[in-house]
Amino acid sequence: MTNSPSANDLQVRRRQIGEAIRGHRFFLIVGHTRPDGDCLGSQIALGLGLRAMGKTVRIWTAGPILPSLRFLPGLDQIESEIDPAFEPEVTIYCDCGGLTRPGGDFEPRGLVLNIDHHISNDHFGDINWVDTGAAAVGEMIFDLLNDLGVPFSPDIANCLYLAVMADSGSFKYGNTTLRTFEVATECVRRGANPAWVGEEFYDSLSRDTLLIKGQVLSHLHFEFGGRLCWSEISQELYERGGGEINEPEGLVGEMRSIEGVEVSVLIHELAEGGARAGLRSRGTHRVDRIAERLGGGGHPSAAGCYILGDFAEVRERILREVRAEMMPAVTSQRPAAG
Ligand SMILES: [Mn+2]
Repeated sequence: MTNSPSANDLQVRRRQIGEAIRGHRFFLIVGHTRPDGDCLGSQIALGLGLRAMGKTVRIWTAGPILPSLRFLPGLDQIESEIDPAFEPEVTIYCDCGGLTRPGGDFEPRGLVLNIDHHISNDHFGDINWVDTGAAAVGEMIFDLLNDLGVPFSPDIANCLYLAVMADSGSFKYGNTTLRTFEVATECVRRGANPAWVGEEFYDSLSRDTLLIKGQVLSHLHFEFGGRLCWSEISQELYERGGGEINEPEGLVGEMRSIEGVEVSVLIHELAEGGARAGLRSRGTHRVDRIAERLGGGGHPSAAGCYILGDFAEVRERILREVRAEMMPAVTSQRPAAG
């Protein structure tokens, strides 16, 4: 079984998604819990685009909306309660690797369209357009809105610019392609403001966020001669730092940026017991495989998992899987860097 459909197959899926949108009127657009810039930017851009086509659209998220995303245009269009009176003909999933990723008790209604780029996507929809070569779902929404002939407002352009900027790590992660830059260029041409989006997203940290970050960075654990870096955020630290809403974005990525580190892991204690973890890799190890063994998923170099239970036990389980993945490389001959 392969998760990499051919380019031709992707074209077919993209066309089927476009036809399904043209053929219906009532839409519900959802994304995953704790939506990131790609997820929320894609949801809003798609919602605004379909409304410009005269469709009736509701956009829903379980939240929370992180402080770094509160500047997003169109955020007032997002609902956190599902209106039971609304009967969508189509539910569109954005950036969700599985059916339950929207969280809560969410259940789709009507035709299910699955638009995603996670390699771990399990193709849960009636139509599945899963392009693992896309740096962001925002790239796919960009293509889709163009297919549908939707004129881009500056709000749509800013949302899609944020989506590709955020998921490509500002165009520096390994997923960044010519296509990523082309989408960004086109968004700027159509009214996106890179300086504004960049400043709002990256440079609006609260003091509490920096307090949490400082604590994590001063308690880093290194293993395998510095090739693994891990740390944790306890509930106690979150309480001191004003709550989980102040989670430092991108911190696990910064841990990976330390010289010599190949895999970084940041483990968050859950209020409900257990942990969620973010995993990053420089490409030498497939962290999506580690995450999948822990019931999660993601991309080869960026993945995550969520496990209920006793925090200390769950933390050890996560670290055990990470160590098992990294163990063989300790003894094998590594080619000289070139
Ligand atoms: Mn994404």
